[in-house]
Amino acid sequence: MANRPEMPALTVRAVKATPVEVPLNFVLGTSQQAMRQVQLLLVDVETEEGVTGRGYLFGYLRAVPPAIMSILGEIEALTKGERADPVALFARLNKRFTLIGVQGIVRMAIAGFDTALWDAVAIAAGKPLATLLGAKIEPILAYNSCGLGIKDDLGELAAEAETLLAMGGFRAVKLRLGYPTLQGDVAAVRAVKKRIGDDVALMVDYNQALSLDEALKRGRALDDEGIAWLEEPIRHDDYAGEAQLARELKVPVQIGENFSLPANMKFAIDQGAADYVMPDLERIGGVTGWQRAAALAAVNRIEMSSHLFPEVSAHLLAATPTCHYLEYVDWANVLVEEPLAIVDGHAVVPDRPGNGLVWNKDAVARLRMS
Ligand code: SMN
Ligand code: MG
Repeated sequence: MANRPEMPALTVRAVKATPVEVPLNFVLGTSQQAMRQVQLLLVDVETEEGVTGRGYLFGYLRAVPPAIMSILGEIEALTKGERADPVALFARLNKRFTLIGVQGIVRMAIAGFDTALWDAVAIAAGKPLATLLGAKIEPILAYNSCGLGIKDDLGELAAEAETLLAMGGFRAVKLRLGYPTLQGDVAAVRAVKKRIGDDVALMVDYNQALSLDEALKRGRALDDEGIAWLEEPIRHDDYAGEAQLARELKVPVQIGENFSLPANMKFAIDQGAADYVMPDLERIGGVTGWQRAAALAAVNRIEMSSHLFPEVSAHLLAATPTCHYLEYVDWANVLVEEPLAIVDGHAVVPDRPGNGLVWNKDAVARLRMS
């Protein structure tokens, strides 16, 4: 998109952000923390031409959305009156924030702004984001990542797996692991597998719970359990350790939700730290960061999935040459006019201009964080 002749000319007028707290339909008990509600930050970029672009961010903690909002205030001051060119503004903001460092909430703020800007441009062009990025609109294979947290009652766990599969004809679900013992992990896997059968893909996610030694032990025990991937078994940035796991285990190692900008994904790939990758929209750098990550995955021939943000990720995966799985969560469904549809286990990329996010004003008012 060098000269981007098809990019409509828009001018940034304002950046608005609204923090909301959404109760989860399925508690998400990871090895680190059980989540019963999530704090999201809705980002609207308004333009002089009357087009508004939208995106949202996940705050992880209640204190985070207000912190990101203050950085978005800086971004608004820096971009107000500028041509809404996402790639050019991404470069400008990265340069402007060099001294503090484009990490953490600064990077999330840039990603939220970038995502909303791409939405505005796609809306003005009258094209779905996927189409603007040069992709053909096709259903995207998805797994249901709601729930399936760490639970003592394995009968309840297996029943939840069935409920999740029925939600949209899913053929894949993700189980959280990191029980106190290896036997606990194996028992949870077997309980779920027995209920869902061998034709359904079962991903497992440790959320960085293990030491390298323990990951080797548990990974070997899981090697023959028919698992689709082993996600973040150890500290996310121990790329040497992950490379050893990827070499020694049969089960594919999946990492990526913690890649901070495409440069870190490159370090991981260069060290052989992953069989699969799954960048996160707000950590990889929005739509602009994602496209660079997708190019990296393509030249390295690594299958790439998404982390959270299924509405925008569906468009991005359509434009990802090594597209693997979309991670589906229902968190934003209550906040939008038209939730992302899942049919036969595939996300339906909405065939309307932009990324498809339109806030349900009543729901946003009700869930607004005080
Ligand atoms: C995850 C991490 C943080 C919040 C929600 C979910 C998890 C995943 O690691 O990959 O879904
Ligand atoms: Mg994960």
